[in-house]
Amino acid sequence: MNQTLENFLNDVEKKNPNQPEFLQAVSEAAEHIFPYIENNKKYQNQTLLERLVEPERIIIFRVAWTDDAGAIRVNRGYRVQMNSAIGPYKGGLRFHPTVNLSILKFLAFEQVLKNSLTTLALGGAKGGSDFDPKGKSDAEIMRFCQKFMTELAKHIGAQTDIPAGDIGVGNREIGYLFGQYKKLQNNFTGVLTGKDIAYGGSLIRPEATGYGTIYFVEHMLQEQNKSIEAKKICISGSGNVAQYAAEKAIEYGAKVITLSDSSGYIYDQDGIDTEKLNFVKELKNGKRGRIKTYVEEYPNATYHANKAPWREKCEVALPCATENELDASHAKALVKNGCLAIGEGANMPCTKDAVDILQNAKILYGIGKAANAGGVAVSGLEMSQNAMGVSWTAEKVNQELKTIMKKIHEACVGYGTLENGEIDYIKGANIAGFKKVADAMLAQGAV
Ligand code: NDP
Ligand code: 2IT
Repeated sequence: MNQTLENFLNDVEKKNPNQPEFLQAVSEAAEHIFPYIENNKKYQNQTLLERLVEPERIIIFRVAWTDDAGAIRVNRGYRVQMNSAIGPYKGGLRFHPTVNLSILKFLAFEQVLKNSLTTLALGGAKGGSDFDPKGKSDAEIMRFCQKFMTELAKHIGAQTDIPAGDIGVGNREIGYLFGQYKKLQNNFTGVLTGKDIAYGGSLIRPEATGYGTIYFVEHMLQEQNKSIEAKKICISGSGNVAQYAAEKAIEYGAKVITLSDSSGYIYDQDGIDTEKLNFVKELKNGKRGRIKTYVEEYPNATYHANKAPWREKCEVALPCATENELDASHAKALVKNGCLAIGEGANMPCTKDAVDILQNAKILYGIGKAANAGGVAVSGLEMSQNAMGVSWTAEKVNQELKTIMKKIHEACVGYGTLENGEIDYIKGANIAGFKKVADAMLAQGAV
């Protein structure tokens, strides 16, 4: 079948109306994968891209739960099982009021290519709910998680689909979800990752996404004979990924000057050190507070309500909050201020226009499916430990994570190096991720 990239994207849009985030993720990948297929006989005329963008299965369900006042509330639950060519479905759960099918399909699509890059046998999925954990009591969170899992349990399993955390789903939620799964199935199995160490979790899983992002950025800089040491770094978000990206950046001798949440950002001209970061961890994880409290504790810092941090002068920018948080105007400011590298801790944090501006300016572009793959990679290591009934040391897991991030960087360089010697990390990540999935799909036939 002879078709153009434009026709392909038009068909995807027609078939998936009102799903802008899904279309954005597919367009970015197809821009590189489409010509790669055209130039490689093995992949031609196999409808591979068409199959890749069609989820193998989507489950949508009602979650009715009771709040503390005794009122019945209704939310929508989802699991998008996107592709199982190279392994069981694997990917996080997101609890956030903005969750819808477009967002979960974009995340599941990204996850397929990301999981392939990790070198592990993991298919791709994503799920979650439009439930808003903010302001809910612990008891409400527990009841919601139990009701959500009561339905989800029918569709997952340690060899079928292994969920984990994402925005709004952390250690506490994974615990409640796991407890309910075990109760329903009468089976203690590693069906979720991101578990606590006390019941089968892996050391370094909480740190893995943020640490991995820094390892990846350091590889990009070293490729140019530079280093992250002494660089000024802007980070957005103050959740799981942001906290551990900051921790590793500080350890590498960088100066982290911003953190944020959905209400605004803090700028600390003196740099956020380990003690200040511990304050943030306690504030966000324990007290579930807001980042603006930082300036009450550290009055040298300033708070900027309803703004993102990208207009502060920095050499490395790490968007670690959410999709499309960094737009064209932010990208222009980063270029003007001499930014050298982007590391996407979050999934698709830059708008299409922002990506174009940053790439045209030749800023090293650590695309999310490569730069933030450390989280799911250590999830894969958690699954291996569960299967073997062992628990590895933090040093061992961290070493494995480093090795995986190095291999991902090498794969990006391998498939993304242009004729002029520049490295297009977006191209490299998409093609390297695609190739393994495509080979498995070809081998398994039309299923
Ligand atoms: P958390 O829930 O721990 O933290 C999310 C952070 O992002 C919070 O500071 C939150 O602020 C902020 N945020 C959320 N939504 C918005 C928004 N609409 N605008 C501005 N800020 C927002 O999530 P994670 O740290 O786990 O996830 C962050 C990103 O990293 C997501 O894109 C996720 O998909 C990605 N990711 C996560 C992995 C993981 O292992 N956890 C692995 C790979 C990628 P507030 O408190 O105000 O909501
Ligand atoms: O976006 C992601 O890679 C995650 N939220 C982690 C998924 C996982 O299964 O650990």
